[in-house]
Amino acid sequence: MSADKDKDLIRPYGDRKDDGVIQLSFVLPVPCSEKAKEAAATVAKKLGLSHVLVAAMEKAGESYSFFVVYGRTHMQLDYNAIEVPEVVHRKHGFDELNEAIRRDLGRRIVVIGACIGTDSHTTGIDAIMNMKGFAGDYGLERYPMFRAVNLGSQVEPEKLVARAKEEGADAVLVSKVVTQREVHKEDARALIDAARQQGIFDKTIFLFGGPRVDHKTALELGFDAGFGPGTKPSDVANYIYYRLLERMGRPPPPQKTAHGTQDATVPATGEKLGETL
Ligand code: B12
Repeated sequence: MSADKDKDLIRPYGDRKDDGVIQLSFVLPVPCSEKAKEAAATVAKKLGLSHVLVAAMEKAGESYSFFVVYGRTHMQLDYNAIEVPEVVHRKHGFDELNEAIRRDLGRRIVVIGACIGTDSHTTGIDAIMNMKGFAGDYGLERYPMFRAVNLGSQVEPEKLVARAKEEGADAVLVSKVVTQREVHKEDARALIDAARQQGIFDKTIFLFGGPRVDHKTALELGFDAGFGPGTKPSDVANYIYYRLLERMGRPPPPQKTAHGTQDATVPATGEKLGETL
């Protein structure tokens, strides 16, 4: 049997399947002109694209131009060869999850969160933790079976860890939006180091979130899970509950659905794969 049979070869397309057309957008540090347009086309050609078309050129501030360029690529890839770790957990509805926590843990789950380092982009952590929540999904503060402490912006990693210890937190929620020069990773590592030093690393769940955060990166940095754009508070609430059960060595209880008993899984993006029950 040919090895190719196990492959699922795909390539990008624009108009027709497999035409290889992709769209790029970028800024060049030159004012708009025909020469700038040719420079943009050259960028695309140097990236290996053919049939290059500069579809749009706009002024992006003094002496800068923004481009949208189309071109064709001949590359293809084997979709079956791509492996990405995903945060997968079952998903309960609001009331059902509170009931499950009451029944299985018999106490409130304590979570503490902050934007760490110099970051003051609190919208993301607020979306997850605050009463109001995000995209019609209640935040953790709203769950009767969660106690949520949101420390806000610009919290030093060591201070977040110290407060987590003081509060007896089950989970530490770290948000990092600014990623220039990999500062998000630097701060995340500092937090994990502090957690080890202050002796809470092994007994606490560490979650890392933000627009450039994915599960793989979070795992590499020593966190339990990573959550990116589109994450809903209910994804986080369910993840923490199941992670706590797992740490207690208890298998998750079966979940009832309209079709019997089965799992519903949710990836880190927050996009639902199964029904919320
Ligand atoms: C609003 C905003 C601000 C506001 C922040 C107000 C506030 N209280 O948050 C203000 C004006 C203060 C600001 C300042 C700056 N900003 Co600003 N800002 C933005 C903007 C427009 C929106 C960010 C936002 O609110 N997103 C909405 C939230 C809901 O999305 P989210 O953060 O991704 O959160 C979701 C998930 O990621 C996840 N999540 C996030 N955190 C966590 C944590 C956990 C534990 C979990 C589970 C999930 C999770 O769940 C959330 C809900 O789904 C972005 C551009 C953009 N359109 O994204 C720039 C942007 C983030 N800012 C940027 C910059 C550069 C700055 C400044 C440095 C600008 C300057 N030169 O002064 C300063 C930095 C200030 C500082 N010290 O941090 C850059 C960052 C570039 C980079 N990648 O490093 C961006 C991308 C703009 C850009 N294109 O250049 N900014």
